[in-house]
Amino acid sequence: MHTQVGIIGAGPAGLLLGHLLHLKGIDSVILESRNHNYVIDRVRAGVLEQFTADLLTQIGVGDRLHREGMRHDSVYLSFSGKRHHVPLAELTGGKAIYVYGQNEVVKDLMDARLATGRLLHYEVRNVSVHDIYSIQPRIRYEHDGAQHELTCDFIAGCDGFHGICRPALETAALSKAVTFYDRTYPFGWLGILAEAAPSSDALVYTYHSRGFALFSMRSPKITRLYFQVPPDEDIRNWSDEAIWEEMVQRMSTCDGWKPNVGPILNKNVTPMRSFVAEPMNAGRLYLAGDAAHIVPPTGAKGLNLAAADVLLLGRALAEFYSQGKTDLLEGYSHAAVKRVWRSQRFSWWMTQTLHRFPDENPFDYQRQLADLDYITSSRAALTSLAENYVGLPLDVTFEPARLSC
Ligand code: RFL
Ligand code: PHB
Repeated sequence: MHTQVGIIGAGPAGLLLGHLLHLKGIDSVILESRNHNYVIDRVRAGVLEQFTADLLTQIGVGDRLHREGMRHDSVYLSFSGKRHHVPLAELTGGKAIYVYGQNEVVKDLMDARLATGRLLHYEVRNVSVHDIYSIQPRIRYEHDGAQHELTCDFIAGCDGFHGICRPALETAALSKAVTFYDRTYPFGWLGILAEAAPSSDALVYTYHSRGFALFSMRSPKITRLYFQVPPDEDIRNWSDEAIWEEMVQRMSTCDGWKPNVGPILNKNVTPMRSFVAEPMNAGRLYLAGDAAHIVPPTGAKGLNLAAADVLLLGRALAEFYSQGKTDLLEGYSHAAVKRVWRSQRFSWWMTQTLHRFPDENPFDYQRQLADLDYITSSRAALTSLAENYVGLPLDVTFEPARLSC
């Protein structure tokens, strides 16, 4: 079997790339290791940047986002018992964020894929990539008990942080041409989905002496909440009552605001890390999304970066098929990684400002409070936060930046 672009992974990156290619008349086959329901039910991101919401709208998969998602013109930063309003739209010329679950985005993209009639195989096993430096790379996999081989013009590695494409890229490049930048954090997030009406009209990022906490939501009836825990925390150590006690303690403010409490529908612990693979391609294997980079979720950037990657990759592939040119493909990694590093910077800054570190000293705690005090009292600092949070404009420079004269 042959396809133009073999896409490994049916998360947001793989599905969105498949749709962008379809709109340009380019064929693809998407291979996903999990089953349909697992992919659809996975609870992850909640915040879409203005750019991502606009992209989904432009390509015709934004109807439900606009019907059921929630546009938020502001967020709160909370510390020392007070919530500080950050008017995102006012500070960024009208840009906002959209609260719409990643699983809903995935559902919409799956429906769009189904409507195109193009292939998407679930529950594929033992996926491996071959001949990525040739003009006809191959993907081998098992499906429905049989061995298959898919020849492709290009392979898109959209299989997330634990997939096979990034290791394949490293092996193929013999570790020389690719650099992995990695940073782990000494904490994780305990996250819950709860049947409780949101008690705030906007997200609340809290810096508390007991550690970070985040108030978010999914619908007028469902809240999504997180707090900082040690990275290896066992979720079985946390009863629902203990979780609520900790949430309420960290989030409550002096004006009496606190989250509404309700039955917990889902709970888990996520470790946090920053990671970048650079360049994001080797031969005809191109990585996109979490396969190429991970950011800590504090900046709400991961899914949005995946969308920016595949927009750039889709354009580069479209140029190749319409004009036979490889310029944009050669510049893909340069173009994508620039935004990745800007998001890494912002996500790192949000993370180190709002979390407590096990090895910190009293100086650090006061410095973080002073940082938050400055940000919330300076329009210039608030504007910087807001423009990063709603998403920087997409830079489509495919030329490598010059590092020196
Ligand atoms: P995904 O979503 O991990 O999808 C990869 C897909 O590949 C499949 N796969 C394979 N398929 C075939 N063969 C193999 N060998 C395979 N190995 C894996 C997987 O089953 C899966 O279906 O990566 P993708 O598409 O790059 O999307 C990235 C986003 O999922 C991720 O960046 C976000 O969830 C990050 N994130 C957030 N991003 C935002 O933009 N806004 C947010 O508000 C936000 N909140 C979050 C987040 C991530 C979180 N966690 C769980 C780390 C909140 C949290 C708690
Ligand atoms: C979420 O709603 O899941 C969410 C919101 C903001 C973040 C991370 C996750 O920074």
